[in-house]
Amino acid sequence: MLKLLFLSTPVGPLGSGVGGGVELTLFNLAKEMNRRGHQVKIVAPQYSSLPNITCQEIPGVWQDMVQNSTRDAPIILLQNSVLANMWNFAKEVENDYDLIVNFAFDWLPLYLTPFFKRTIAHLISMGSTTNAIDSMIHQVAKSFPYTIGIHTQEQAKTFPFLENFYILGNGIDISLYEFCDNPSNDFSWIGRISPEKGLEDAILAAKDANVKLKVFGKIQDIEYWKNIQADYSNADFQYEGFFSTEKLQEKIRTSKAILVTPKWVEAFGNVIIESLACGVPVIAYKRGGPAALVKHGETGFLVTPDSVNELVYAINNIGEINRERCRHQAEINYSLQVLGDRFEKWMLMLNKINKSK
Ligand code: HBI
Repeated sequence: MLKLLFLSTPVGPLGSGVGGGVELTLFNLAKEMNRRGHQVKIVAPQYSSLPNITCQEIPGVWQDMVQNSTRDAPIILLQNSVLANMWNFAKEVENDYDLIVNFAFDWLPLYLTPFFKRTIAHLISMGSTTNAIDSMIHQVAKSFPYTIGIHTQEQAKTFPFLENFYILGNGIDISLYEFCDNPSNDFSWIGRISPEKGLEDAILAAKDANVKLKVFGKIQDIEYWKNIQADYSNADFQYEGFFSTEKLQEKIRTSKAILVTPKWVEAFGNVIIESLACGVPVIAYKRGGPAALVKHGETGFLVTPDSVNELVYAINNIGEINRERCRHQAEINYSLQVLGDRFEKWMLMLNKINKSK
């Protein structure tokens, strides 16, 4: 039995959607490791709330989203930073735990690693973003082999220098997603509404294919959202809102397919396995994590990145895809059981290294 201290992303409270896929991953891992008899304590920004799990809430100013910064951006630590406050707390309590797991994609936790007695496992949730964070990831990977965890090989490729990393994949609680075999004619797009997610391509493709697009997710970048509404006012898309898992799957399961149009290298693509679990085929750019998740012609289509025309072609041919195969792929490859096995193996391996220190 391991006692694990999970440190959340500092960009906003867990449950708010600001942290995107990391929120779901952190919650699922805590749930699964507790189910397996380990003890997980979550440290997160104030006002975090997760179903049936208490968080140690830490006050302080949220960290800016790193994907908005340029490659050579300096490290910014704000006055009363929640990130710094969370890691001060971790320093105080580290002896009560076997391992610390960092879910933040930030420079500070990586920099602090050698100053902690306990081994810190870093779950890196994005592809390469800034030089300063890249070099700190590299530093930790060299000094502490296998403490850098990532989701896919595709994501690893964005860190050319990376060595000795541990591949986790990802997983969801399949039992929360209900299979649907009689879809409507609508398509869906799910994600943080922010430039790197490429919503405009999905709107254009749906318009050209003359199908309705439903948009789900947190409006993260208001300016970007206003521009989309202005630029595509004559397109048939409907903003549905941001929902937690239970409600989200209820609303997306009847989709004919989802469109996944990232402009950046998506580390994984939680929305893809959530859709597959509902039997919803996936049309995605062949870029990043999605390229490793969608089985072309079987559970959806992978198209040339940024090609709206190919999205349209895929929309027109999506009827070929067998929805039961989509559900089956999620059950086999992306269940909490599969993720839990890989994560537990990672923790046990690091704990052995811990012991030998
Ligand atoms: N930005 N600074 C910072 N720290 C994070 O942990 C972070 C982020 N941006 C996005 C993000 N995490 C998550 O949405 C990832 O899943 C992408």
